[in-house]
Amino acid sequence: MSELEQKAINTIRLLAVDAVAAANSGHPGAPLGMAPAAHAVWQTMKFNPKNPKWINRDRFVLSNGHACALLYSLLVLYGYDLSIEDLKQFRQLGSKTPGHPEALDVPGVEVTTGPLGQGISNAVGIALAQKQFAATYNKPDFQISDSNIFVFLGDGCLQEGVASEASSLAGHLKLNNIIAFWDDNHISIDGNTNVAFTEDVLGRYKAYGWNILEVENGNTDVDGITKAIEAAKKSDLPTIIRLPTTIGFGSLAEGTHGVHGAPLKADDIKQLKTKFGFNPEESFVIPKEVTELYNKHVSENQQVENDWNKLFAAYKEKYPTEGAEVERRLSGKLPEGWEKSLPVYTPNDKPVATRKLSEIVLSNVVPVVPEIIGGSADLTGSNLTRTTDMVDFQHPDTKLGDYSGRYIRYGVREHGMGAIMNGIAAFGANYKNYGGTFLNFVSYAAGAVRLSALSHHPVTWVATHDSIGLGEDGPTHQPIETLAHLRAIPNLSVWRPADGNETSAAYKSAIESTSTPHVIALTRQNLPQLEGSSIEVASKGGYTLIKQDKPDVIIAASGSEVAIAVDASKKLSEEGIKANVVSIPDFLTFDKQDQSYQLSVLPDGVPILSVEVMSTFGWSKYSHEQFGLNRFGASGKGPAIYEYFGFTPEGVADKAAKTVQFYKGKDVLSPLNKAF
Ligand SMILES: Cc1ncc(C[n+]2csc(CCOP(=O)(O)OP(=O)(O)O)c2C)c(N)n1
Ligand SMILES: *[C@@H]1O[C@H](CO)[C@@H](O)[C@H](O)[C@H]1NC(C)=O
Ligand SMILES: CC(=O)N[C@H]1CO[C@H](CO)[C@@H](O)[C@@H]1O
Ligand SMILES: CC(=O)N[C@H]1CO[C@H](CO)[C@@H](O)[C@@H]1O
Ligand SMILES: [Mg+2]
Repeated sequence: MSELEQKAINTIRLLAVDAVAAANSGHPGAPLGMAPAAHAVWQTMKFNPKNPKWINRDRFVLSNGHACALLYSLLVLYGYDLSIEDLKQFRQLGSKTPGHPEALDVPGVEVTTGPLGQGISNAVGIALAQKQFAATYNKPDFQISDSNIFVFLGDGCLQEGVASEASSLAGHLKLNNIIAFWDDNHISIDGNTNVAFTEDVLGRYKAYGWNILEVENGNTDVDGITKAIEAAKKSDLPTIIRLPTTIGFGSLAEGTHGVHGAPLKADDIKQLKTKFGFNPEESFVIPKEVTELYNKHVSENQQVENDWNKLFAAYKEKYPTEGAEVERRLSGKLPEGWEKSLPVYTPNDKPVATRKLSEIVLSNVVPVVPEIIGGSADLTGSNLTRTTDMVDFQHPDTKLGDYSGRYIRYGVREHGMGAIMNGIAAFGANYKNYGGTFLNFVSYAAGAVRLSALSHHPVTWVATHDSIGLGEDGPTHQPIETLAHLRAIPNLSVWRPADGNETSAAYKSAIESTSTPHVIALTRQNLPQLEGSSIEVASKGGYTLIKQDKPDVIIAASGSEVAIAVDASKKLSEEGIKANVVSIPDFLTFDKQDQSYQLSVLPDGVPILSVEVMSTFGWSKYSHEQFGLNRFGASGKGPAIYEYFGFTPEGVADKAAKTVQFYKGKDVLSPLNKAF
């Protein structure tokens, strides 16, 4: 390692230390330990700070997101749209340097990390998408996609189950574009990792099918790190590199958990700067020669990107069809007229389960929209997520499929699937990816689902078996609280379509979405086609399906309960009670409509009863009375369970009649009419 490189590494270290000190909050330990690896990795990466979304860039994922002062320092040094002033505002309200790396806020941050284990799992998704993109569009003479995915992860990430799920799949798929560095510093928050984490990590990764490399001393051996990267690039397998480092390297408290997540003391910072050859009285210093060193790499990379632009221009000449398709995808546009492939139904069409209707949507749109890829967590048959002509995404050696395949066998790994789905979306090229499982098991992936929403990844959960209606599998499989939880996640669209037209509307919303993840809750049991549903009205998120003049009551429902509400309304009319029926397939979409539309659906003066066979939590924002299931379900035949809990036309009519009775003569304000 040259003196200049040493200076560059110390600059990274001290910028991170100064940022944490300025904030009086943050994590200096990992940046001090990992700066040499960060320097070595970034000097081999191809990227353009002025065009951070260039599709063939190498990706860098900081899975140990608490070390973000390290990443922000790199972004400043390489000339991304992040300044030393931003670094001085580290962790302050409204800054571009939030407490953990957020992809939406910080140019150059690939994925939002901080919740441990997510980053490495996202990286598997990015790597999968890169392979799929390359296999779809590369030609023997045109390698238009060949990027690598670099990952830093700590002991914490390696202890998280989600990382194991994703790493196991990465090994199976032989995603050799992943180069991960394990910050093996023997420290986490509780102190020495020997209190809880003594397994043979490399042995485990070897068993997953990864290539295992080790660097002798991560604190000093930059050449060793560079050599390891070269070796990793030659591997047929994903690579994990054990990087022994000292947390808080150079600090008086180095090697202890004291430097994990607390600012260094003022005199410690001074001795550190002196030790590293910097002026102890100055902060946020970037030596000129360090700027020049990194600028040089940026201008070399500029040439790399120029060469790629030329390559892609020639590609478009020689392969106009593929070229136009890649260009369309990079511009974020869907194929012209794709939505015409969405099926619609007539009231005379036979009753069908919405999970089956979902399969019909997929078989129609998958051939038309090449950016749709998807899979299932080992419930392909139940979830009906694989359309007949889909090829499996597999390493070609397996003879089970190939890398251009669009169907991903996730195995029984819901959380891993969720994080990988986010990674696929983060790759770019407008991938629209979906994953199937039972609605109840979307909860297993909750950590990844909320990050989809926070980071605006437009991924789609095909969530079948959405209620007690699934029947015999019983309470362990029957969702109760799931929709309430998912609906409470900001910016997550949670659809529960009631028939074929509504299912198409749900998919239209999901596929057109550029920033909102979707969960589509689907039934196992058959549902009739509802007269008056359409893609257009369902696309408002809520609409009046049965409209009466001067109704006595409004029954609002979703999914399988809408048809029951329709039958209840017919029964009520025999008793002289006029009941409107409102279908609300997606709260988020309905909430985005203007208030006059919302109030036309749920107006003042009429009591509203909501009906849904799960937790009533959340429905009070639309209804005065709630009929739901605030207990676990039961094992039995689906129709018998519905009957047992009173979710029948008679049961709903009874609740509606009671609602009318209770509110008679009272002033009724729509729950949508609020002070603010
Ligand atoms: C899912 C999750 N659980 C807990 C935390 C809180 N947390 C942040 S860092 C950390 C310890 C991580 O240890 P390690 O990865 O070894 O980092 P190091 O101390 O070496 O920097 C924990 C428990 C978190 N960020 N995410
Ligand atoms: C579904 O939508 C189409 C087109 O809007 C409409 O013609 C049809 O009647 C709808 N089907 C049902 C069951 O309402
Ligand atoms: C078509 C299909 O494979 N259907 C299966 C769906 O899943 C249930 C169990 O969850 C099976 O009983 C069905 O055969
Ligand atoms: C993209 C998007 O839907 N953003 C919304 C996320 O949620 C907040 C708060 O509900 C809204 O203000 C945003 O518009
Ligand atoms: Mg550690």
